[in-house]
Amino acid sequence: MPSFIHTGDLHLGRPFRRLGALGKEIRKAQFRTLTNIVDAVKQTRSNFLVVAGDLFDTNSVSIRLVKDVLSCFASIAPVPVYIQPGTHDVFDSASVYRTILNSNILPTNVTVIPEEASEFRPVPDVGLFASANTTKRGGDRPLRRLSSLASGSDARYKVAVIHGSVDVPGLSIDPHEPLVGQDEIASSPFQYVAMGHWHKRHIWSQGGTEAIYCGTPETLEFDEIPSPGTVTVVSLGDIVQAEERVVGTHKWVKVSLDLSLMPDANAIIHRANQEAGSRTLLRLELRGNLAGQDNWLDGLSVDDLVEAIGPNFFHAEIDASRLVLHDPDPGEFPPNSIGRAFHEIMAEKIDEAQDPAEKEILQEALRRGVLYLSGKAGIRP
Ligand SMILES: [Mn+2]
Repeated sequence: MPSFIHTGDLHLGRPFRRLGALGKEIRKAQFRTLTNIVDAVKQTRSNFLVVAGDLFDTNSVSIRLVKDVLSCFASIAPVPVYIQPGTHDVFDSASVYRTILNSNILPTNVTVIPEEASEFRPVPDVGLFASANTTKRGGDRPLRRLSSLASGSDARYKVAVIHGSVDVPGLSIDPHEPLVGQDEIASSPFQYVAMGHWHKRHIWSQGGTEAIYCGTPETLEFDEIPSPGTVTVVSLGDIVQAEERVVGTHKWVKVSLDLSLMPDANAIIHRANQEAGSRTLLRLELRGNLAGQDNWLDGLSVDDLVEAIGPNFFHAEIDASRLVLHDPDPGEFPPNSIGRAFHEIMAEKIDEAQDPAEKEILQEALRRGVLYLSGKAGIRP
């Protein structure tokens, strides 16, 4: 049975400015993950590799990086590699792919998917249907075009590549993105739709069509799952099989702790250290309402905590913006300041609110607003 590896959203060349000097390490890790991906193609004896958009973080990546990436793909020749220009590396007039095509540095086994909906035959039984994203403005319905092209094809197995959002009312609608309706997936002639753009791995299969967001192979942000990242190994046949395979190097973990349930600072450190690892990035979110209580947290310093857990991680950061230690104090702000005005307006609204639920929301808004305006909202902007 024909099989292939589906990946996307590598975002090679991303600066990771937030991580400071560690950003360079993560960029190296991204490249290592790329080599893990081509190794996975070899090890699984996959027939081809699909990159569903955002191979590069921008269209202005260095030519050095571009050449390194292309020679990595060339190392699995003659296995075909298909690169779909996505939203970050959109196929416009300034695209990195124009540079690649114009300078004749594209390895013979690598295809940059062009603007118009096209069919490729990586192996005789498989029709691969794709078109490049040519604008970030969107409103496009790429799967419709691919479906009408594919319905006229005699390929035994049909696979589409899409870089865009699933159109789910109330969840995902951004009209400025290429959109795919769930009904379009259900009625499509494809066995598999290889999706990119959303960075969490997610399955959107409908009817007889498997549709999967592969997720980032090397994690780029907290909240991306799974972490470390994976690629999806797809086997075509009467039944399509899609299996995850770990290729990522770094693990990004978010831990949220309610401090009103914790006895002391050591308990926080102990819990954080359960995630320890030299390739682990930790975000520790501290929350809980401890206003009006006399407690151990008065002596707590975010800097001390970071110092205590930091050495056990590749990177550790603490977000204390949801932690309420004290009732808001208007005296924090000078008269006629924005902070004082905010406090007065909110206090008035809280006084006037009839509905207890509304009162609670306003009180929460006051606490968070004061924390924010006084610069105590934690490290995260
Ligand atoms: Mn992306």
